[in-house]
Amino acid sequence: MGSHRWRLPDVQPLTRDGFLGMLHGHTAAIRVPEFVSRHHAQRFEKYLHPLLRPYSHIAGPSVDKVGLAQFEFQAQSAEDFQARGSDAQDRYFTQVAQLTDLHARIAKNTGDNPWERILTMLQELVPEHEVRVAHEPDGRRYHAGIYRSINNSTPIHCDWSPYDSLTEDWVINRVTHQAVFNLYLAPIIDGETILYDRIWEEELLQYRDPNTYGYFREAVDGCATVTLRPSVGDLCLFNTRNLHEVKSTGSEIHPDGGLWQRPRLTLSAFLGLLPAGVLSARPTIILWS
Ligand SMILES: O=C(O)CCC(=O)C(=O)O
Ligand SMILES: [Fe+2]
Repeated sequence: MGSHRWRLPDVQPLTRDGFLGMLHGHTAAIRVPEFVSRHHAQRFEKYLHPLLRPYSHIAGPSVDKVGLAQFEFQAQSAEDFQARGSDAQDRYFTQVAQLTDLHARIAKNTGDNPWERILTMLQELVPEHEVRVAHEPDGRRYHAGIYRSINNSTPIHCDWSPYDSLTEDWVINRVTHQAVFNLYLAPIIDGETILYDRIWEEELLQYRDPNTYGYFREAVDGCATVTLRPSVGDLCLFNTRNLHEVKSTGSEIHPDGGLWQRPRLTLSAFLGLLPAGVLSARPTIILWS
């Protein structure tokens, strides 16, 4: 099976060309070391740890979060697709409306607002694009920037809204390219992220695992890979139309005794490229989680 796209199959620094190359699928990943200081990362961990709650819906190993993921409202497994209700979008946008001050509140308690710094940085990097939080043409806003902890692995999957959300009309289905940023806010034992040089295409559906949001391992047979092993404070970006997976984290000794899995805490959001004319006269990079 075809579709090997990487021209730079490794991790590049954040430059304008590197960023656009990653978004268009030619560069495997981008890394900005120490985007957040260790001191601030610790404050995020301390503040967010007691607030983490499980995803309300996930067809796969559990994931914890503070904030909201559109994914929680997506059809994920074959069963989800069949039992799909008509109110998922309404439920999603109603819950988004309750989260408007999340980043400001967290910034007040931690002394840093990396969410805002990332948005500003991206807008300065690609000034001919409009960089903004996603919204529907009728004005309903998405939630962007979720604090998330994936400790128990993910299946091999991709995040490609034009397929993942085709159950309804969402503006995120109209992106021509999709990426993610993850800002790593805690030290990680094992728990690496593996990126595969294989993008979502319809023929990949033959490898779809009907019980989860993932794909069988045969889907990536013989593919080139890049492994991300981020340090605390690193900001990484990659194209989520590429298949990828997160491995389980290891256990460590808790200061109070006993073994625990330290939450693999990230601040994460998708970035999607919308052509000029969909939401704005300029090409637009929309963010959502
Ligand atoms: O946490 C990570 O390293 C990547 C998780 C993931 O699947 C994603 O951001 O799309
Ligand atoms: Fe993903």
